[in-house]
Amino acid sequence: MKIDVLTLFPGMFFGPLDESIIKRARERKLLELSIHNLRDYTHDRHRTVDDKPFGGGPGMLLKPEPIFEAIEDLASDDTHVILLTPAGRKLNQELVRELSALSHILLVCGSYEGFDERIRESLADDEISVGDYVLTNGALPAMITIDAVTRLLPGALGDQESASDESFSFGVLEYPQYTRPAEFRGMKVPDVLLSGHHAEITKWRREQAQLRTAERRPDLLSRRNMANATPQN
Ligand code: 4GS
Repeated sequence: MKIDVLTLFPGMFFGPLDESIIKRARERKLLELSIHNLRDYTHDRHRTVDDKPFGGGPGMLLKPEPIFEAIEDLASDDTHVILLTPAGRKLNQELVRELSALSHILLVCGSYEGFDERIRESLADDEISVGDYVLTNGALPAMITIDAVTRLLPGALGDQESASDESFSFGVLEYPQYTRPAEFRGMKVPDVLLSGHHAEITKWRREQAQLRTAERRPDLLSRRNMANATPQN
């Protein structure tokens, strides 16, 4: 998969995407990632990317010209152009799976008060939000999207990592887990896990996962969210 990112803050991307599973996926060419500076698509002396909203109001907007020029340069017919914005579809594992099947994604990071509406109307195939809170710009949302998508690319995870799968793949939260020692500062690991009865252990884990999900995330169990429950592995 190829992912291009258009941002005002390319420096934010160095570090997080050069470690661990993403680093390995890039080395193996499972992920071809390029970061582009929106300012490189300006032509004026001050490299202007923003302007005041017509009709007044606070803040500045990303102006259309540099973004149109950048997307026309970076996108082709098979490119899925995604704006990162709080007004987008909320990112979840189902959407991550959908994105991981695409061949080319162009992530356009928001900044300031947002995008000139014509960018949405004529360039965006999709809009994604990483959650209902306000960030300073779309770089972190882009990195979250890249991270979640990359680990689903075939060959990206080692056996160990994919075996440990995981919350949301089955639509419920993970059951409680323990490692050695069997007793730590007076806190004991549940007997069933030390029993060696595999059927009992599986039953206990399923119950615990169900209980925990009902208590903490009842929304994951409701009918309208059954799409989340599609087994992945
Ligand atoms: C998000 C978000 C976000 C909104 C960008 C205010 C700067 C900021 N983008 N998911 N202007 N949450 N963007 O907070 O995607």
